[in-house]
Amino acid sequence: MNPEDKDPLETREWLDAINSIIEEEGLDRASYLMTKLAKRLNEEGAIPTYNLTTPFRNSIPVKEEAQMPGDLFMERRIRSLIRWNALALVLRANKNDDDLGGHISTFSSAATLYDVGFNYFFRGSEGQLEDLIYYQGHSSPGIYARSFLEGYLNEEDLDNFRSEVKKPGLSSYPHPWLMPDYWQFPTVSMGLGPIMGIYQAHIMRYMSARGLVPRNDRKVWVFCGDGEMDEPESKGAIALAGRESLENLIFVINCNLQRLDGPVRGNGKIIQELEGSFRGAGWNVIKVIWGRKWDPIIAKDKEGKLQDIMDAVLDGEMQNFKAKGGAYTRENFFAKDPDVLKIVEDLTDEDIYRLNRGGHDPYKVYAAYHKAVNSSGAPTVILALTTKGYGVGSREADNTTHQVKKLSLDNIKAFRDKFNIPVTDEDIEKIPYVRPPEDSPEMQYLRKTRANLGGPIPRRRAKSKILNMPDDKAFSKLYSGSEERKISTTMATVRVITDLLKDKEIGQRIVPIVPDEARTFGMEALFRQVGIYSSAGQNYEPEDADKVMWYKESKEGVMLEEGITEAGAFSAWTALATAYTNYDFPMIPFYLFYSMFGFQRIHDLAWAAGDSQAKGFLIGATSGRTTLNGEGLQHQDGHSHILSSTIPNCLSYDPAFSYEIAVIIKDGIQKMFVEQKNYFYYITTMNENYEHPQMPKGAEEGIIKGMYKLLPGKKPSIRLIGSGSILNESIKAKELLKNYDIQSEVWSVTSFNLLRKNGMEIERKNQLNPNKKEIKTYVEECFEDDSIPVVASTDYMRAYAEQIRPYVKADYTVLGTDGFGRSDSRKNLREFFEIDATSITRAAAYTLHKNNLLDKTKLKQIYDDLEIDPLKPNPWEV
Ligand SMILES: Cc1ncc(C[n+]2csc(CCOP(=O)(O)OP(=O)(O)O)c2C)c(N)n1
Ligand SMILES: [Mg+2]
Repeated sequence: MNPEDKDPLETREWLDAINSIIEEEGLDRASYLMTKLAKRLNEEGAIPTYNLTTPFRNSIPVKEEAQMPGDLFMERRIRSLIRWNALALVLRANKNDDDLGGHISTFSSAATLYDVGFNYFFRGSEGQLEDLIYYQGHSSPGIYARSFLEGYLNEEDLDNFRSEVKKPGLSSYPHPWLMPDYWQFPTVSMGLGPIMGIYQAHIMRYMSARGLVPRNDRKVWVFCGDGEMDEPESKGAIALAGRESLENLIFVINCNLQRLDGPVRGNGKIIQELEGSFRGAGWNVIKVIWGRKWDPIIAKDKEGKLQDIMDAVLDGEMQNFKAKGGAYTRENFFAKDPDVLKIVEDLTDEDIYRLNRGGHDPYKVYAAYHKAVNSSGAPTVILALTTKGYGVGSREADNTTHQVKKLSLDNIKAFRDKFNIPVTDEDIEKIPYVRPPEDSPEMQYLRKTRANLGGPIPRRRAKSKILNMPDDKAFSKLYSGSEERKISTTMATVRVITDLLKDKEIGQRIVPIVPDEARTFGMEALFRQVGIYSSAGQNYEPEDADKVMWYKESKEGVMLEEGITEAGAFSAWTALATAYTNYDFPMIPFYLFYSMFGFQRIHDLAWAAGDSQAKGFLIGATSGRTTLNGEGLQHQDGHSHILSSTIPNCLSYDPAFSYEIAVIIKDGIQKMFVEQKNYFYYITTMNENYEHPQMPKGAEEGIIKGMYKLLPGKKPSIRLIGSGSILNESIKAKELLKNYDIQSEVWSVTSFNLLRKNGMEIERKNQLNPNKKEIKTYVEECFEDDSIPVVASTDYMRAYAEQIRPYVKADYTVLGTDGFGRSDSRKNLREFFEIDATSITRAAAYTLHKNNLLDKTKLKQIYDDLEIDPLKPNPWEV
């Protein structure tokens, strides 16, 4: 609402009054009075908005700006070389027909935002823990260009930009998987950097509150685009940052007003919109809109008429001002008010075009960063106005500038001239990289600035400290089975976690994480035992204070109860799962979640965790399409293993018995934290209670590799294999088959995914070495007598068990839970999906008959006994 000023005189009086308060009593008092007035207005039902958005101008008044101490001209020369080399890198990668891609315009808009950080703020890792920086993914050329200038990369490296296959090239975007010594975080999938950054800052405080790794004044910097802020993940966790007072977090949003296709908010103002959102979420907001060339002009705006134009101007118009130049800006911006036009009458069109935006002014950016790193009690967001394609001549602020990878010679020359790059007309077509000699003042300055800040960045710690294994008892306890007690695999897992939490060697590194689901998984005892982390502690008496398992929140709490945010809880897990590199302090996080709300919900974050070389455990609890029986089709997971199998370094298991879980977790800790393998584990667990047998002798190896023989048969004519709780149906089917003198053996398959991986690997090895003796896949090794037909059944869609078909040489029948789930009893569901003992027996009888191992009469008798209905509709029918 912007009502007309009906009585300017009265307005003047009010303004004079507040001015005199500011002058005589200070800003705090003035602000107090305004808040009181606003409260009064609110009593009448008005909603004053002044405290969410401020006028469209810099948040830091000129007189409050901290002064940049360095050599502006030297820094400009260095930054210009970085700009040039970043441009050259992309242009050279796209010179021939390879069309490797890359981006020019994004970094050109962000160069100053990064440079001021590199020169004055980003801490390196010498003698301290480095700052954690989430770079805007497609600004990678600029970051490489700096590392080139610093001497870490050479010309050949730069020419290998995006050539990642044969040579150790420079990866397209920040990918720790491909450049493990360099990039800290993968960020280019828009929105993941912001949410991961917020939870990184949260975990940094958590680690510090627990006394594990002091945070001191270490910072998390998150650079992102204004278009990127439309991703739900980008803004989805900003309230947590505000609520938790993450003063160690700084967002820098590069507001170039454009995204890929066009303006971010052509009809609005993205900076104002973001200011409202972030301030509402409890952040410090620092707007860096106008560069210092605007200062004298703004100072002349005594009546606020220029400010009115600034407040009203749309982002779509702002883009035009940079694309169409000074004369256009004079006519379409300043001329909106004749008095304002007068303010700029002494300026040429060129001068007007050169009125710089805040994000391109090192002084303004320095003042903003300085304020951000020195403020406490809240996270800070810097909203910096920039121009997309800054300096690339006619492609500046043009709607297609995002995808520019090739430039005309004229554009390249314009860029060279604007930034005074020492390349002659003769050489320019070659687009040479430029690095001053080692003893040049530029190089010395560059080295000195980084030395002052603790060494070069980006850098990633590729090596991790090696942990000692925990006391074996946490695992071996479960080897003897449940001794007739009926328990679930989820309970067994929680038991292992609880024991590990108490372990002398690694106890402090174990972190249970839940997204508001602890009671579902029977973990509420942990609330009191280890406490729930809360940065505020517990300032109220919990409702259940008199109970044994009361809801204990504490500053030193161990458990992370992240609330209903799978994306957030997963981001917290990722931060802990990479603590070995980012904190030089390995942590072992266990994230327990409804398996349906795991990969299906946050797969892209899981992919990023793979890229980040995360190490830890994901527990997909309440899994199995028929085992989680009463919840219906949005809860019942019959495919998370298919999804997890798409992530190369994720090892997934669907165990049936508690000892299998113990063996898998023990092996996981050994592989990840002792042998330093870059794996993470996905284990599905179930809520069905049943008895757990004793571990068969020598089963460990098979459990880890993916299958082992559970129940032998005397001269078996069929093999029944299965996983998870459905293994019990195979065990029952074994008994049913006995009624017809059919002997069978039962195998527990802990991981079809791993069996397939092994199969692919061995098959390929044989193919590559035709002259060597063929080696067998693990499945072939297990099924030595390959004439025995096999029937597989799981609580997952058939594709899960189908994966090993190429390696099963005998007849192979697969049962599974294809189709939408539904709510009913487990018994009815298993009948419906045809994975119960009856269906397994039917499949076994049929395959034996097909293989001439069972005559027609016997088959008919079995079908009759089992009351097989040939007209039963198929469960995945649509
Ligand atoms: C999840 C996701 N969706 C789409 C893209 C493709 N993409 C890459 S950059 C980009 C535009 C980014 O605009 P903005 O965030 O404003 O950054 P700018 O380049 O303007 O600084 C898009 C759509 C992506 N990388 N990730
Ligand atoms: Mg943008």
